Amino acid sequence: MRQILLGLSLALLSSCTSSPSAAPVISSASSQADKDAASAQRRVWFEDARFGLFMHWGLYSALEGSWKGRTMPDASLPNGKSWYAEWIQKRLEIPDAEYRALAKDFNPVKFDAEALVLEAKRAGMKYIALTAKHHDGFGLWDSKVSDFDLGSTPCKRDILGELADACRKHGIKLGFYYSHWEDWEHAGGARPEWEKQPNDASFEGYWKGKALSQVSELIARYNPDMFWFDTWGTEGGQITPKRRDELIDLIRREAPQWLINGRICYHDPGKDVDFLEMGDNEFPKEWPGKPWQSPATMQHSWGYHAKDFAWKPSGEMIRLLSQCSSLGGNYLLNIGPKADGSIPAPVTRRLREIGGWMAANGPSVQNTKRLGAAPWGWWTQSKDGTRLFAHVHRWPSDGILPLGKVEHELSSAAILETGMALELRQANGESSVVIPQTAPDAWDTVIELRIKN
Ligand code: FHN
Repeated sequence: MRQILLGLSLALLSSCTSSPSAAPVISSASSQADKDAASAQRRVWFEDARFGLFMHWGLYSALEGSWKGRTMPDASLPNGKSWYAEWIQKRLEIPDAEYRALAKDFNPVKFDAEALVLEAKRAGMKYIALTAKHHDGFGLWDSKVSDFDLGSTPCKRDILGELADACRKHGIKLGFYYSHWEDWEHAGGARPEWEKQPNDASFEGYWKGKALSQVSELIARYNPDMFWFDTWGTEGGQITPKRRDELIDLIRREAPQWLINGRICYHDPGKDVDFLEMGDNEFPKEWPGKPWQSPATMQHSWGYHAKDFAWKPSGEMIRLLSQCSSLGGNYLLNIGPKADGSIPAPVTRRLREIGGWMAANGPSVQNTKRLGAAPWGWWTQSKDGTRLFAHVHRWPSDGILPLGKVEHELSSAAILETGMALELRQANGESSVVIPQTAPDAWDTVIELRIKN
């Protein structure tokens, strides 16, 4: 039974078989080929991981999406129509002094780095990216170059250090989100699009005096594995290719193992970022030509918003995870802790539900190769090439799952979660599997197909 997988482009299949782990480690790469090889080496863990935890947490978390009787979104304000609670300062027009005074009360006594890391790990996530600094300019550590930071709060703990230690202890990679472009606290930082922007000299003052210095500080103090920078297309006035490359060079010099995402300069990421970062909750329909990641919310907001009830069902997020995997991308799922550091109950519930699915089905998304879409869902293949996984999102009602022409000779089919064997059929050069009438998992039943060696 030597057949071809229907609906898959051969080019796509062959381009995903190269082994990045064979690339040499190069820290001061010069030619583009050397840089690409070093990037492939850096990315091995990331591409195997497929699933990470994003965390938006800062001063804004304390306002929970509301301020002085107004709740986001508030259409009565000119720029108030957004659910993004981490933008509350600008969207609800909070005076700077009043917003900055929130630091006096920021004391995350319920933040438990180890519990958080274990929660992420149980959900099947392999890395965590936390907002070390978001657009408001507040640093979640005691920074030497700014007083708008954890050092100016009653909290005398090293939150990022605690997280870094817990990640290391439990084998989870650590990333920092750092808002290198927008910074509303520094006079030279970029402002929301409806406000006057700083002139270039002023931005340069911010760039050298705060952004680059704080990135160096984060590297020296915490030595994590990934930087998550944030722009979304309108950054061109300030984030020029020269500044983009200056920041990339700094990181490559000081921390050659760090991954850098494409949103360091969304409109022109250049050739030296390690992976592309999609827009918010944006999922490509095909391989975008480079490793990639989609940052995604569980509700509308990224930061904690007590009145945002648009919770996605866990199954919907599981589907997005398998879709990302099938197209060679990563799913970075966000949570917004409360200001005291605790995790909202609906978040914990969802992480655990996803973790339940991942406990059995993890091998169908992690350490896999991309294969692409099928009429009923998505294909993936184990990295070692021995198994195909059919992620069935639309369960056929006639008891037959059509596989089309499969390139490999198959030896068995089973439901991955339970091990229940299914009958494999072959007729007219096409394969199919006899399936139960009712989907064992209404969102994503994974059928494992073993390949004969
Ligand atoms: O403005 C930010 C937003 O607050 C959030 O951090 C997201 C995450 O992808 N990025 C920006 C908007 O794209």
